[in-house]
Amino acid sequence: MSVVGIDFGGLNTVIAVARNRGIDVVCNEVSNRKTPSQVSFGPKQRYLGESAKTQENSNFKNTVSQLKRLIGRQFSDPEIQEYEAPFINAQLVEGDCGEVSVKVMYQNEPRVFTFTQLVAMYLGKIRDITSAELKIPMSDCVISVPGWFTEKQRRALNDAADIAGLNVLRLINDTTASALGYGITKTDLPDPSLPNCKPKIVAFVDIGYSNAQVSIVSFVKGKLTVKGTAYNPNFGGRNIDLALVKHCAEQIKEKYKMDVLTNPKATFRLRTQCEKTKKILSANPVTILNVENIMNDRDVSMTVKREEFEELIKPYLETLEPLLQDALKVAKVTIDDIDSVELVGGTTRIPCVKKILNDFFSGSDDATKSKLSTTLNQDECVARGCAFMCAIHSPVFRVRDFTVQDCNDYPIEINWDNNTFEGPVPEGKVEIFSVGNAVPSAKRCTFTCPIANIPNGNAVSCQINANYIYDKAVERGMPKAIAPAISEWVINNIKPVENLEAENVKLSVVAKLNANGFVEFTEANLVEEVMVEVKEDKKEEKKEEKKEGEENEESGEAMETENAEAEKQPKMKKVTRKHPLTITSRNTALPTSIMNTYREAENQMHAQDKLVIDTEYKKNALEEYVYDTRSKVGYTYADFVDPSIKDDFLKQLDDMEDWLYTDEGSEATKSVYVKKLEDLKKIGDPIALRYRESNERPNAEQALRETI
Ligand code: ATP
Ligand code: K
Ligand code: MG
Repeated sequence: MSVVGIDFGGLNTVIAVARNRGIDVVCNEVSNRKTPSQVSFGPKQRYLGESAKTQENSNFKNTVSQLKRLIGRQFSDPEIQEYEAPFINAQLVEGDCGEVSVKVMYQNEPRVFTFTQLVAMYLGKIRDITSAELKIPMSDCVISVPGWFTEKQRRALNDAADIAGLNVLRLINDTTASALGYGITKTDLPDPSLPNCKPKIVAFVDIGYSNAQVSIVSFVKGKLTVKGTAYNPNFGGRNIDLALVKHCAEQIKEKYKMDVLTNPKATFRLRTQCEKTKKILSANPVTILNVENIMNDRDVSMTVKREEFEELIKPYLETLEPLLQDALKVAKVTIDDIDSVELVGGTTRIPCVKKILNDFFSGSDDATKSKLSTTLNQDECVARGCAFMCAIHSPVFRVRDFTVQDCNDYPIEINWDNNTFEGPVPEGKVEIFSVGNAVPSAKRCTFTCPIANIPNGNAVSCQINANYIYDKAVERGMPKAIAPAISEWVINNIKPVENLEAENVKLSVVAKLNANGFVEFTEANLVEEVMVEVKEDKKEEKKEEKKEGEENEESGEAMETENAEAEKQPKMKKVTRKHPLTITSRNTALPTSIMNTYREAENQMHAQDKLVIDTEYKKNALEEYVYDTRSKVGYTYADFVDPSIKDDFLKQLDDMEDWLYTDEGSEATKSVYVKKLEDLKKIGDPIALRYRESNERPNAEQALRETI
């Protein structure tokens, strides 16, 4: 069984596997420890990961990046034009269900793919890379997502993984994964069983390619608690690249009299070079930026100074402090409470970003005593944390006990139709999971239902909807055009139960915010409170109550805690009797029919890619055989070739080489190459055999003599 963690990044993806001796990062087919998050389409096959990146310049319009950014988003989302379009070379179009999709040329035909499909293709490649390393098919895994992902985005990623044949044991927030990797390996965390245990509080700041995430986490031995988070979904390294692109384009306009920004390919080339320049400036005060053949057959070159660069990105840098403040506010801690700050993601390598973080967290302390720490490998810690989480979930793996309590980022409310059922508040809606609420957690909500009004034998149903509280969620970074609807729940077939005392009946539902960040209604019951005589065999019921008690019930006024202490009356006791009801639900995951279509299409494309690769392999084998055998027939094999067939065999080899260069020969099918190689070998193999036997005989005789 595979124990795999995947940090699906906006730019690159890192894979980690848990083995008995620890966590290893998996290298891809070109021995890189990270794989570009891109897919590309060609006339015959798809190119995934590294090979897609190689295609980016030459196959510009058919190479798709920003996979993580666009999965689960709608085409009409205005933020896509604003924030994503500058980084996309392929043509974006609207999919059948309004989802953002791309139109590309694949197998010489225009094809439209949704981002769920594109991510499935990409994760299929990640699966193949991992399976090749593990030498067993990969299935179980944990994948990280930005904490600001909505349920819809999470479901879409989950669907994509499913299409790729992966079994996602859990989705985990990026910064929570880093925190897990940090905490589970530490042996000096405060012991909560000791008096006055003061938890260690660490800030994780992950600024990567496309977003900035801050998480305040408290650690004690065996447990981490995310106390507060704050995100900027639209600030990362790519925005910095773009600021530099604009600056350079102005310089180019002045110096070379051409407008690079009018030419998408030239802009792309400049952006690639700007990223390199940016990285050089992290270590050097000044550098020269060159772009060969940027457009109109011209090269450009200019000097860029670090100071100048820092000035350019100032507007972005200024967003950092409010973000950090926000995280502290949700976490209800002050700067002085923070023991250390862990830097994650490529963009925290920029010196002025580091300086801002250092100055901020120094607070009232001596600013020379930096809290910044690099305990973690900033490029790999998310993937490692995911692998740890997968190990925790895996039945075949033993890891140190470690509890992970995450924290909710967008406030969630439920609403219902007050006409049929009277909810806990007359407004017909209630905030059920607030910002900062523990994840996972469960809450019970009780409705009074006019069961007495339901005519005997008839049944009614009750619908409950869950959604993000839009304004507050957008304020916290939710993409504006994502519909706030999370899920709908219909509780069916509510009808009087035999012997039910109508006045005391309530409808009780349990809503859960699960570890993936999904809202679920896990149970619905008609509950009646009745007085019963106290007997001694109440143990069973006690046990049941205990289980319910595990649910984290922070009872607001609107929420009712379950099972109020039974009144102490001699011989009589109030108990609740539950009558379970069935729930049907609808969420934002794709319906089965579409999943099946996508799965089938994916399998077919995967088989096609494999066929193309296998065909190429067989063709190479044939070519190699021709060259190798021909050179040997004249020399090493000379004494072993029957002279009557020698010339004919050489001619066959020559003809085969010529054929391989013809259109027919270079585009033949796998079976044709296999057949042609077999035909040549029928003549060649006996020659090779005679040669080998004559060569091995003396060796064998020698070996025999030596053993005697
Ligand atoms: P995200 O988490 O934002 O979706 P990611 O995980 O793929 O994306 P990272 O690998 O953390 O992103 O970071 C990549 C970004 O870091 C790129 O924009 C890259 O240019 C930038 N980066 C990497 N090294 C440096 C450096 N030395 N100086 C400045 N920027 C750097
Ligand atoms: K990454
Ligand atoms: Mg990242």
